[in-house]
Amino acid sequence: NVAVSTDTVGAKVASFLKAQGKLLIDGKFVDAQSGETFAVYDPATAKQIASVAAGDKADVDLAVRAARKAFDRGPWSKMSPAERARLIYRLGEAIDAHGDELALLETLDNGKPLRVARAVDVASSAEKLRYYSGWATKLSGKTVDVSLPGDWHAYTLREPVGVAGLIVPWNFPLMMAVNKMAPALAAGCTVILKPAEQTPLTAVKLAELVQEVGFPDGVINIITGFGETAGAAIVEHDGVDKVSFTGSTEVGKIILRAATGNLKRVTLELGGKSPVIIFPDANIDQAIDGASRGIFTNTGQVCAAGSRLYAHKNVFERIVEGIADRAEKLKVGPGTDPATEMGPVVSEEQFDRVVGFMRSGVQAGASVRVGGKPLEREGYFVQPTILTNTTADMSVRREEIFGPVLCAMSFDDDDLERIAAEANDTTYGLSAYVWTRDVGVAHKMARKLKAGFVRINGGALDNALPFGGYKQSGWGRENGSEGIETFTEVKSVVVGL
Ligand code: TXE
Repeated sequence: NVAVSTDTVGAKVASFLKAQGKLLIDGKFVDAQSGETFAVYDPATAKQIASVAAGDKADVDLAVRAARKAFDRGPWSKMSPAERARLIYRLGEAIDAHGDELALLETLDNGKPLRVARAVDVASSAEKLRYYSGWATKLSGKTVDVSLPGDWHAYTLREPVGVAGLIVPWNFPLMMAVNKMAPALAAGCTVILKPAEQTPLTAVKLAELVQEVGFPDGVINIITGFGETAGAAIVEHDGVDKVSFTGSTEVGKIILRAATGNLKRVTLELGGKSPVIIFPDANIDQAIDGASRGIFTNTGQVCAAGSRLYAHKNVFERIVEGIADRAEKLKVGPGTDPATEMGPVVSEEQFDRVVGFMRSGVQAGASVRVGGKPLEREGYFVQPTILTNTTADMSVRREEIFGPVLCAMSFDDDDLERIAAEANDTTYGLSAYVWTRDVGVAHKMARKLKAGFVRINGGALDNALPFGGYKQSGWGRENGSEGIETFTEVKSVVVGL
């Protein structure tokens, strides 16, 4: 609960918004080669609040050239891990020092409550950099005992993969950027970051902090721009060795195909349709609280949102009643209002998408337990929603809505195999949530669920725990040792003695 003082911060942010956002290429703030810019909107008002440079292929080319130079010739590749660690750590400290401004920018750009932007988005971005700064000095190969005839000394080296393109979405703009940047830099890569076109502002601010901290030119390049232009140029560029992407499964597949040119390494963190399974022996109050947060946090725009609820029939009514009660009381409003608990969705496109799903669910025969409508006010606000009486073939049950819409189902079964099969009946596999006091059920379910992250009785993401998806939720893992290893190549060396 970090309080944000908005008076002086507000003045700083106002002047930041007035200046047109630049690209950061090779340590310099520049306009796009084309001179083009694009508008940035506040989703709480649907009004333009800023404009930033629209980077394109020509700018990506320059950024790749700068990143290649800083990687191939140095200085980044020539610096010791300890020197790199200090800079990465300092960037984390700079984020904290400018935390109030960053939080306000995030709220204005994305819509989320200011309190949350400060305590979650900003605080955990700073912490992520501190966490991975420590890895810079711990990453190493190992010696290996080989069975070759004769005397041999064999070992592996872990080397940075090279230039990394980092393409991130709009739901946690700063966090997602740092999530990729921190391990990439700690591994020794140089980077080109492209924030989402809906939410470029904290990345533009981050560029200032990168310069303030003193990263060598070309190590971190930041290109604001659109996916089909700037994003695609990064993915197609032969000078880029690795792409780390978070976004839709659809674009993830486009990226995979586009990356075949130079067979760049690809990590994908994609969509989800995560199940929440509540057994009758669970602590029901805690389960209601967890399930409510799991779908209404960040207005449901969370890849790991628990969007399919399965509760045992004996507790189903009580649980749905409890979540509906939360939904009705939830203060929906602009993120800058201190009373707000749920902000707008990020954009008009996302608003249309979420409202479209609500309507199509009802048309297909689902019942609205609570919510189900947009709010009649300016901005992109929708009601927290629970749908019941859905069937397995409905799009609201199958597709990622990425809004505060929960599909609630009951089960009347003790067969864990069947419960897991229903939970696993999705093309996604990012997260799963289980509520039970029975340790046997808990651990058996953890094994049966096809998801990259299983949370039993609550819990949250942690820097040390790998995060990523089974099935069409992605490729590879972020966080922990896995998160940094994806920015490395392993080299085996064998020496005849
Ligand atoms: O995502 P996109 P969109 C899901 C969620 C949401 C839906 C659509 O269901 O409703 O996707 O959101 C860049 N080459 N998620 O359309 O397009 C783009 O500029 C290279 C889940 O906004 O995937 C942005 O920076 N890059 C998700 C990023 O990809 C391209 C978070 C994500 O945008 C590109 C966001 C291209 N051809 C949406 N096209 C999660 N996993 O958390 C776009 N981009």
